[in-house]
Amino acid sequence: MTYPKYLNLIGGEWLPAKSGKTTLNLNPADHSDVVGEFPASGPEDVNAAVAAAKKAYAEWRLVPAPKRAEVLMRTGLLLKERKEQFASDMTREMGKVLAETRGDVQEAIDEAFYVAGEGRRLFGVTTPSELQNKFAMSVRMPVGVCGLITPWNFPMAIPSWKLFPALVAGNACVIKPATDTPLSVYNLVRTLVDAGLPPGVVNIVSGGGGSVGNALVDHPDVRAISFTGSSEVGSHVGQRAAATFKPVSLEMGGKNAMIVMNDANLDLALDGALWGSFGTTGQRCTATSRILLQWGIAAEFTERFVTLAKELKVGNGLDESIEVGPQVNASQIETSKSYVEIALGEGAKLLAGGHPLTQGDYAKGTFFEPTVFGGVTPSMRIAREEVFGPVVSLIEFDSFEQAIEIANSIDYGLSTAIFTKDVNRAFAAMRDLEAGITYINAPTIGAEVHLPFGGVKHTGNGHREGLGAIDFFTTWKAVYVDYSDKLQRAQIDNAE
Ligand code: UN1
Repeated sequence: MTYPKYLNLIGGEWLPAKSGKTTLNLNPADHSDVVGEFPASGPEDVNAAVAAAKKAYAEWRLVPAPKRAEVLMRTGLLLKERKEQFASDMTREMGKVLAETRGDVQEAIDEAFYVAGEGRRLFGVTTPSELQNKFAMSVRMPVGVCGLITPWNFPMAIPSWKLFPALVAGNACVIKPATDTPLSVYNLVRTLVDAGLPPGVVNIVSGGGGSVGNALVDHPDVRAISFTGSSEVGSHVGQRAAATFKPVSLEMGGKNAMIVMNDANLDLALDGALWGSFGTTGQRCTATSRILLQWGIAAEFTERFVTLAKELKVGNGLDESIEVGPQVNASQIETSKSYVEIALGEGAKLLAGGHPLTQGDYAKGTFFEPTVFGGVTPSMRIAREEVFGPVVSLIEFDSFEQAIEIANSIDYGLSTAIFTKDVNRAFAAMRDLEAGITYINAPTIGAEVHLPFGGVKHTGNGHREGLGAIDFFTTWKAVYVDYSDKLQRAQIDNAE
């Protein structure tokens, strides 16, 4: 069988893993389709990449920010030209349907144009000094070499959320793609290189979390880590990075509630619920995974939602008529299966799906039926834990206050939504839902790149991507310029 062989990018050179080890990237809709062979790198490759990044950083940080931004502008334009190819590469490597992989590439294009504008801002602050003939300002400095650890569910968008702000701010990067989706990171970084990014400013090291991820987190010359993935791995990354005092941005799980009030436009809520729950096969940290139904509409909503879920066309995302693609790999199928067992054991009622799809063409890949549980109570594990698959829970409630309480009763706090026509309730929900994102009359997915993205509680550690990413990828420096030509002692010479 012939398939393309991809290499690491280190200091502008395409290199195999020093160990020579490789892994195969398979299409989750059809395992006979090998997307490519990628390096299975180790700590020695990370060391080489960090050294290259450190060297490149010395010059990149001195390139004027508006010039750095021009590289991003050109990257956005090139991504536009390459969108169709990159979308189909992405569908082949992680399964989501073409409409969505086009959206993923578009999100990287949006991010490129948004962040390119930052090159002429990167605003600091000036403020009066307490002393005469003294000037004071706060300026943003790059952090240095940044380690980026990225997930498979948005394999181009999320790397772009990290790479582009890091680069415009003057940092150099080493990126570790998710082992399921290295090709989309290669496509993105190749485009940066074609747009004129100097060698060594971005380096790719493909490989597993235990080998490449840990080595990046531990490396003394890596000055910051930006991670998106599960809360379990994020907790490990955060604790490990503390040993070398690295700032860490963690974007992690969600168990996102969508509240449907009695007065909601039910057709709209049903459309939103279907898209929020089963878009990306439920494999989004923003996925609608709890639907909270008020007593008056619960029965009708449930019946119609279950019918619609059963009608969804599951299959190979390269076929434009397909609505739900495969899960990314066999281990995600196992997780979905295990949560079906857990939910049944807890007394939830299986209303749709619940099984892997294994017959006919489905046998070639890793497919799972769109799955709906009814009769779910807020204390059940299926109502509290992230599945990261096409599995959604319906929970009934009486009052608005109760809905807010249920929505907030979990450890996660990423995205939330409410469908209502009552403006007072909508505003109360915006205030009271404990989450980084709240949608009114739209499902829990669909964030735009120029707003803050991230969450509270176990979803994150306080940082934000989008609006907020520049804060993470820069460090403040206070600069005092004394032009009095004499020693002026703050807090002493000017005190009463
Ligand atoms: C994720 O789920 O990991 O808001 C990111 C959304 C997308 C990004 C999702 N724009 O659903």
